[in-house]
Amino acid sequence: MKTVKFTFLSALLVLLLGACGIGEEKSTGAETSGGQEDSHAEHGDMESDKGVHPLEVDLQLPETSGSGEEVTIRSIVTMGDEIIEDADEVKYEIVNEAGESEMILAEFDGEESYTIKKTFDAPGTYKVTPHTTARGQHTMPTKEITVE
Ligand SMILES: [Cu+2]
Repeated sequence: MKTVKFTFLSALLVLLLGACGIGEEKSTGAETSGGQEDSHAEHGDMESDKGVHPLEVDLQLPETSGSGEEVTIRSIVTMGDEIIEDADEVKYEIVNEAGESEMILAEFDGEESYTIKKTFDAPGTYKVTPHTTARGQHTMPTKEITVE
């Protein structure tokens, strides 16, 4: 029982303290190698039993763009049926093919999404990740955009 409690707590800590940004992909790989996946599954079950909804981020951006064109990138943040208007932080990380990243803080647009405008000057494929923190949870989907 103590072991279960411990893994649950570390899963929670990873969730809460799991840092944003550079080096994250590496550390995630290390965490999942040690049988953490099981405790994550349990963690999910416990949450749904309590009727607590996970933080979800619907990231919307075009798949392609021309270089020099302004692109609108939006994220709709929800928990269950509720649209979260007061997220603590929605910070977009944009990573180019060389692995160089740029952070852009987004504001709520007053309607439903956290939006930024971005002009990609150089062709290539970029990874876009909105690091989203709200209601004590952190969600960070990634999508790609190809600039021609
Ligand atoms: Cu993050």
